[in-house]
Amino acid sequence: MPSFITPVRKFTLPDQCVMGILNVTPDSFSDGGQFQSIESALQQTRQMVEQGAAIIDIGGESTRPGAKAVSVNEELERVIPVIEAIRRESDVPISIDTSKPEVMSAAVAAGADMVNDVCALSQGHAMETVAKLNVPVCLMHMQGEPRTMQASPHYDNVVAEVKTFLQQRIEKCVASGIDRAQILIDPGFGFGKTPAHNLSLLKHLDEIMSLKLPVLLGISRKSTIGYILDKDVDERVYGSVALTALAIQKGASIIRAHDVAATVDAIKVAQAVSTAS
Ligand code: YH5
Repeated sequence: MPSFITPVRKFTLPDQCVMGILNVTPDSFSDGGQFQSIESALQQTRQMVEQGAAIIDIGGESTRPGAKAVSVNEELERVIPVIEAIRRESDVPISIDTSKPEVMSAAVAAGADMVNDVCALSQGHAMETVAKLNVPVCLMHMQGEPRTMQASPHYDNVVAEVKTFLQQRIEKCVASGIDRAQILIDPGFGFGKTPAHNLSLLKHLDEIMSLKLPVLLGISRKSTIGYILDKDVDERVYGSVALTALAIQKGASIIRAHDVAATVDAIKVAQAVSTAS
């Protein structure tokens, strides 16, 4: 094999599993400089793997409502050293949470195994990039853009519109040379949606499942849980775990979560019920 071809690592995930969230945004670590931030990322990764995370999702750009944009260079400087450091000590599958094609390529070259894109490969040459990289990709639905998406979300039929959007993105990806077997889909809980929209999407998850691709869900600590329970972000673990059990019962494949141990337990108990006679 010529040396400029990076072989794609093969990895398999359990049918239903936890994707542990690793944020490497400056507000997610203390002011100790790069060494400390990498050490902190490694420690968090080790802990999530120990607790049963099947894959680690690394993100260098905050996509929370209102967060500001980050340049390509800044995002690269945040995520690449962390991916390299994890790869030096572990084989754990790594997902890169980005919408920028440059970051997708560099992350995969550094050892990332899949792309998680909240913009569903709509930015620049992201779709061609993923087709060339030949790695799995998660396509997420979002209405609007992170800075403004929660201002006034509107749908006539949220479930039908999200499903149609995902269907169209899947078709476009396949037409661009991405293998359908490499695609995961995500209704985008909290991305340009009111609590009512988010709950409707979960209630009717079977509609999204009918696209016959693995479904990834990011529900962890999100504001819909805060809205239901009237609780701040650090008090939303039980609510997140309850939603996890429901989503797993409905057939979701990957739960993206901050609280890995609790989420793994929820998956195990939901599966025990599903497999009972
Ligand atoms: C997702 O759903 N979400 S980043 C607001 C919160 C809590 C958490 C306090 N990346 C997703 O985690 N990728 C993010 O309120 C994602 N699906 C996929 N595929 C936002 C996040 C969060 C935002």
